[in-house]
Amino acid sequence: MKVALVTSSMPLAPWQHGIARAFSEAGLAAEVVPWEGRQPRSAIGARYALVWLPPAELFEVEHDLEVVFNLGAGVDRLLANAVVPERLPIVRLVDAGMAPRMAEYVCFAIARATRGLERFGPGGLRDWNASRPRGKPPTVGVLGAGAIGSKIAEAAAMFNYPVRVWSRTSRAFASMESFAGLEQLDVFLAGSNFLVNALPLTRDTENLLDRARLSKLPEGAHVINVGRGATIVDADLLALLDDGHLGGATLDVFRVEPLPDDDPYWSHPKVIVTPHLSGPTPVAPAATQIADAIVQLERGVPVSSLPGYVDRARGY
Ligand code: OXD
Repeated sequence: MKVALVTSSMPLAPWQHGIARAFSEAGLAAEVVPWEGRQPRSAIGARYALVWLPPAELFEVEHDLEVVFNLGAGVDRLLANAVVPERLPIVRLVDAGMAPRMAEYVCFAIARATRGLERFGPGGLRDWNASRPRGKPPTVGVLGAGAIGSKIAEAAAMFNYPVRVWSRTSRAFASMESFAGLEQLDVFLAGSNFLVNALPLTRDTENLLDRARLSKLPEGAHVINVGRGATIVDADLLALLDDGHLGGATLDVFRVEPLPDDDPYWSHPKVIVTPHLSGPTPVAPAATQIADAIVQLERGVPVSSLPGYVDRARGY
């Protein structure tokens, strides 16, 4: 069996080795063929494609493909460019080690702001008696209750922050307030001192956080975005940071990546920009998840019953 591998901006070698190892551990006899940069671009006869931002040509040439595995959690760019033909099912990674990393990033961003950590470092305070902020812990509101959102919520709760979660459809969480649907979004926002976006980008979540919604956040609230840039209307976020309603933003994802050099976020005094690094895909667990899924498929399990099966109508 042939498997095509496309990693684009992610380094190829670790994926090639990681996938080969996971396949051999799962007892899969498969040849993993790096697909990019081959000459000539003829079909290798792959049945499965493991891809990160693949070229459309892959799907024009490889007619034997049965399933496409996305080497990440978000499939918005795969779906937006309509590169993957309708007939081909897509399976995305579910957590695969990304969620704890993203939860760590989010909790650090919260601690940095609530514990006043930004006061220290080169050129910063050298004061042993510096104030130790000990106010009432802020409420952390997490948008998204999937594998990533729930891990972030659990991590924040572990540090004793009051946590609330909002999701498209209702989900109950022990010891956390849960909100669902657009009708409960404003009340969810009104109680979130830290708003963490962990939503996938879909037709429903694009531009969800506009001026009207962001204005519902309490005075001084901080926005953390680890989901997708296009969920936030940038001009509206910037306006609310500038007029003092919002206290800060920690942004890891953007509408255009890399973030253009002249983007106002780079130099905004209330904004921390990081280069989409909150949840790099760890190769070994991701490769194992894909290998296990292919074993299931080879046994005749329907692709739609795999945990990361993408419902195209829903958008994730
Ligand atoms: C992903 C990402 O979707 O890296 O996995 O954003």
